[in-house]
Amino acid sequence: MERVDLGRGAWIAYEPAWLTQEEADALQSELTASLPWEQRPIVVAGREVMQPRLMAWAGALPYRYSGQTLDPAPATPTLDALTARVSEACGTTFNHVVVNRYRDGKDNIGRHADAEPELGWLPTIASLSLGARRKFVLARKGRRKSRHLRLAHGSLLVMGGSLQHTWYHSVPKDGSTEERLNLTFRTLIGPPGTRQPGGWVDAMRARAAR
Ligand SMILES: O=C(O)CCC(=O)C(=O)O
Repeated sequence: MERVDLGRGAWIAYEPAWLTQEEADALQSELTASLPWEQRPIVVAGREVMQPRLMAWAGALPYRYSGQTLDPAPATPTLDALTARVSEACGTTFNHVVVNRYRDGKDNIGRHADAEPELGWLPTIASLSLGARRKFVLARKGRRKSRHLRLAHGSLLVMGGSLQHTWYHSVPKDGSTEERLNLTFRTLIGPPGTRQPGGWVDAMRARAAR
């Protein structure tokens, strides 16, 4: 997959037809029917609110973000196989997957970055989309600059380098009447509280010097 350089060491790569239409259809039906969907609270600006979407997840380590902790949860054989396949495509080893289910265009995910220290300083995160094509907005932190992609059924988006420290991302509300699933694959380097030494700028410098 070809990387698009977004500056300051941030990059994305996007493959619109990573899965065939048939594979994507079958995967969406199976995951929708088989995963234990939950609507969970998160803390936004100090207030507990319900997330405007359903979610499920799998991974052997707990993962904490936005004031909630996802306890370790076993992967289904399908999620296991998919994690291995996405890991191979990205040349890395993912060990955690979050599945978001957007029931229609009212469901959304607000502007955020996946910058928890236990993801490592320069995390590669892969995002597989199934179902309704939704707008994915990237907004540069501290600037007016933004860009967007429309994530297609069966597409794979990979985010890497400094992206989680230099850009936010979101999937805003729209008029969609169809469901969408999105799977984000991450590598947790340890339980909540684990952090690599230094910071992301040090990690960028070390990578550039290699
Ligand atoms: O649904 C998407 O495309 C994005 C999901 C996301 O940003 C996340 O799970 O952190």
